[in-house]
Amino acid sequence: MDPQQAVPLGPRKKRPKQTGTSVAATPHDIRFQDLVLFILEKRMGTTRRAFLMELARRKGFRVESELSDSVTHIVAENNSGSDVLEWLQLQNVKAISELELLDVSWLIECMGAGKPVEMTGKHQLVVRRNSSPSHAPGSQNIPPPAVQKISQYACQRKTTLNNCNQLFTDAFDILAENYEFRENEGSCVAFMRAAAVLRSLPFPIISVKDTEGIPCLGDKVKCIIEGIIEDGESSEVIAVLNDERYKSFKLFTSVFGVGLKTAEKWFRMGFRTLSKIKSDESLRFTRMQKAGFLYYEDLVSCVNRAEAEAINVLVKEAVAVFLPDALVTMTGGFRRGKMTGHDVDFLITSPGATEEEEQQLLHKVTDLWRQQGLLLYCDLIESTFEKFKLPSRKVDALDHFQKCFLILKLYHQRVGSDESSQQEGKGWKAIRVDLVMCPYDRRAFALLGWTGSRQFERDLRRYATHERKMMLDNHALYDKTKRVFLEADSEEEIFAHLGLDYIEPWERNA
Ligand code: DCT
Ligand code: MG
Repeated sequence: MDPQQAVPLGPRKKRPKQTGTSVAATPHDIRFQDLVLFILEKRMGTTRRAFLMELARRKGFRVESELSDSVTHIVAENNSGSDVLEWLQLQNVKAISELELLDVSWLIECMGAGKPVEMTGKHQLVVRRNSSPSHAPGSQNIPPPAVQKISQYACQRKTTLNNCNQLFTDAFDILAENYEFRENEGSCVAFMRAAAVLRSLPFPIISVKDTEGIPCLGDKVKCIIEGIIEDGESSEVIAVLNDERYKSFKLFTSVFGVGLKTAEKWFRMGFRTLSKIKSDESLRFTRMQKAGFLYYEDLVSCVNRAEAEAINVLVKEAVAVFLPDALVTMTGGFRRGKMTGHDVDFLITSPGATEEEEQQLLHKVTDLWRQQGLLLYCDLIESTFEKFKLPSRKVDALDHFQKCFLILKLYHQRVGSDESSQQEGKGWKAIRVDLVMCPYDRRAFALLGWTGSRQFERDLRRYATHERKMMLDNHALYDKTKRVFLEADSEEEIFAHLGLDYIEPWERNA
């Protein structure tokens, strides 16, 4: 079953179609005086042309409605250079050779950048001699250059935090989460992949046509994109945000220690608020959930970078007391350059430690924090790691390294005496911290695995399995054809084993 077909297509209200002349009512400041654009309507259509003209004007570009001598750049879609040339000749344009003939992909990249971007070969429309313009077989089906080679795997795409398509990705994140709450894995994955591919695009989607040639966008996804383009919002997303079950699951799972099972139970019991749950005497809570309720306000307010850096110092200092040669690396979202996160993740490894010293470190570090009164919650899980175990086949499997899930007390930094006296409240914040200890020879795999994003990791494993007949997890990489484990001392080496171009941590925000 195609997961995207599982959802009924809801009705959408249609707006009356705009024409090319009805737009451009609002005057905009011209920021880029050197360029005068003209957008060709042929094969683009009046609606899309009007939309692009208005968008470009809003971004500070001068766009002419009529072709005139002042025009410097011609932007066309689904037209070859020869097609544009032929059209210009029919309009009796004199200085054709002085005009830049560009594919719409250039304009779309400019819209994403908010300024003119460099015109390269992929944007420039070339005039082929002796080619019969416009009628080359299949010419209509060639996607615009900018979207020609997008991989279905996030590990073959660069995804920075500069998301040009947040309007769509926010919507898909909500829909994916709703399917996760309803345990509809197929639809959840479909929307997560769609959001991930849109996050990687260097241009904003402004028409359904822009989605041509982009992988991971099924009919259902495209229908929602169309709805958002036309109405500015999606009726499906609004329905989810108002849905009792979604609202309750979102609220319940915001408590540390509450997963889908518990949320389901509380929802079925008729609970809708956390205060009712906390005060109900018949309910039993795990130690994790008790801590989750106790520090709820602190934990739902995200960790910022300054707090993450302060925790970094705390972890490094504590580790250095017991294992001075240990390497401590902040992983997770902060390593990918995010400014906020729900927790702070660390990977610890030591080149010189004995197995015993390695096993003792997290115990010693957490004992120290307990003595200092900084340990608000600690769940230490011992290692089940085995050297020659094959990597897991599951894309979401937990790893076997020793780790601890913590809540630490972070005192507010005191900059000066005035500042400290102004600090209101308790003077500290509860912060979720994950520490992972791994054997030194597995540090590259553990670092790659714990840097995320989750979608990036899933696609790395999927790529290894389906494209390379290899198995990858947070511990190892195994080549099934050669029946050997492939060793690595760095993330770069793992990418190289997989035949992938290296993707920097800040480009893994899939
Ligand atoms: N990870 C893993 N095994 C786990 C948990 C996480 O391999 N049991 C990986 C996937 C992403 C990375 O570690 C960090 O996990 P999170 O902290 O959940 O994600 P994040 O990207 O850091 O997000 P946030 O900013 O919300 O913390
Ligand atoms: Mg994290």
